[in-house]
Amino acid sequence: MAQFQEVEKQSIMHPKPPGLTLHYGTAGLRTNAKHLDHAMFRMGLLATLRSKNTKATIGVMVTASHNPEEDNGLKLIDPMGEMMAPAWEHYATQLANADDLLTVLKDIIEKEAINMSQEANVFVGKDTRSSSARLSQAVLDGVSALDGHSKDYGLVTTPQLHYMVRCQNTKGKYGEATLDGYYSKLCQSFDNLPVSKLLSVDGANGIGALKVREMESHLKKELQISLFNDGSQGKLNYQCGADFVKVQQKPPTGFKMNPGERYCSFDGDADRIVYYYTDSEGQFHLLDGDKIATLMSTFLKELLEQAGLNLKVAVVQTAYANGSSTHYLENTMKVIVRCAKTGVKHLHHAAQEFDVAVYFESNGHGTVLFSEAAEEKICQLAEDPNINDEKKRAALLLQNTINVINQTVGDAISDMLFIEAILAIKGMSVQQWDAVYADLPNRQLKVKVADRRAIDTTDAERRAVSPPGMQDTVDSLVNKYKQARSFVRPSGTEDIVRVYAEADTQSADALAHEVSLAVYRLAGGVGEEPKPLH
Ligand code: NG1
Ligand code: ZN
Repeated sequence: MAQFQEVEKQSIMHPKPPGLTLHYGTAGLRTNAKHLDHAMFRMGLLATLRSKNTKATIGVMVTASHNPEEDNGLKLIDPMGEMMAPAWEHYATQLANADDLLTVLKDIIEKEAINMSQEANVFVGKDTRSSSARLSQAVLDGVSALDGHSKDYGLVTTPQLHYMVRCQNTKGKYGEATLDGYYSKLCQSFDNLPVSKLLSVDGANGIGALKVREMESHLKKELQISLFNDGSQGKLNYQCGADFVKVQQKPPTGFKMNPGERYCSFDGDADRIVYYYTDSEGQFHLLDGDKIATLMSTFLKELLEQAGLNLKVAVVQTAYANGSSTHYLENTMKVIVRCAKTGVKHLHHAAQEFDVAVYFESNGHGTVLFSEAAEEKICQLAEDPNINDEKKRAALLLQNTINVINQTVGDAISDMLFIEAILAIKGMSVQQWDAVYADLPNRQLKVKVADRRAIDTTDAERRAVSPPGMQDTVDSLVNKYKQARSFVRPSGTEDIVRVYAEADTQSADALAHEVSLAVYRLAGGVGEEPKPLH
């Protein structure tokens, strides 16, 4: 077939470096940008096959998110704007590593019974990394090699591309598949919500900064955004951004904070957000994904009650959610709480089971999902002329919330607008939001082992089933501390085992260390034995 000849011809321009193995993992493909050209071309091929297979537009985002500037990667987006189906992740890995490209390609076509004469459409976007232009061109080459149509959106945030894909495949029902459409949808509904004043935004020197600037003209109300780390000087994600702030528990380097004011940080592709402030004593306070999920779910539950709508609100977290947040949500707010495996696709999937579900990873990636039935009930109520003022207000606020939220994926810009609206509507300061519950002291550590697969887990990664004795040891260590919890799991993105521990005091550090030692001894630790933190 002519298509395969074209693939063969073009693939010579995108050779695979010998001996390189890539894995399409928790967050797509990701490695040093130098080694990615062949993989990008091949993912262009795969996206085209996926488009033929689903008879819908597929998205390809070139980014390595919160990782260093030198890295790059790619995320594939399915028709409704969700992450690509797990069955196809396996094809992505196979195709990226194939020595005989055509054989693997034909194998996928046969297995999925793909009609090669079906039209294909692929949307492509990229972040601000210096390698992104070259790599997104390789994706476009892959699409055209298989006769697919492509639309290059150029510089967009990851959530913006997810939004475009959903708009396209719902024929405009979700919105218009342009940047103007995105800003109009979010900002119009936001304009109907009261807004609090000044917010400082750390753009991580990335695409989020460019897009916040672009959005400003669409924001009519008086939300004043002061943008820093806007990419004019600093390096992407370096000493700044959501991941830095969350992991280091401190503000971006070189940035002076005014006590009591609100700040937030995006990551490099603007799909994560965390808030923070310093108090009058100069103490730094972080409001992470758990605090954000609590704020959003409380707000939605209250509005649903006021509207008299009998819809269930759930919060989906991972094992890393602070125990205080889970306790508060279950016992004080009385919302349903679910624990999903690490990785946003697992949270998204779990959230789809509820009427209204807020999902967040502690690191600040998350959004809200409304079921179709829930959206319908809310819209019907908002248009019902026979309801009282309180119900009307609640229904309208809920309707605006649905529009301000990017339901396809966690979106820093959309989350930021929603959080700002909630704080304003509730007349709540960042300190009051923070005071809703106090985080339990916690510690995360990494342990190097010969093979991280030595650890296998169950119960949403909260319990280890192998190696033998591992879970019993963790249990007996946890028993020595008050209000303690600990678990171990192999990372999906790094070659390490992660240890998490929390307790009533910073003795969580000692617990984390003891559990690390147990991992080192029982799961084949390599290098030096973990040392105590203090
Ligand atoms: P791994 O390496 O599997 O723990 C990390 C983050 C996830 C997620 C992915 C993708 C933690 C503990 N884990 O996964 O939350 O964001 O990277 O970026 O933060
Ligand atoms: Zn990201």
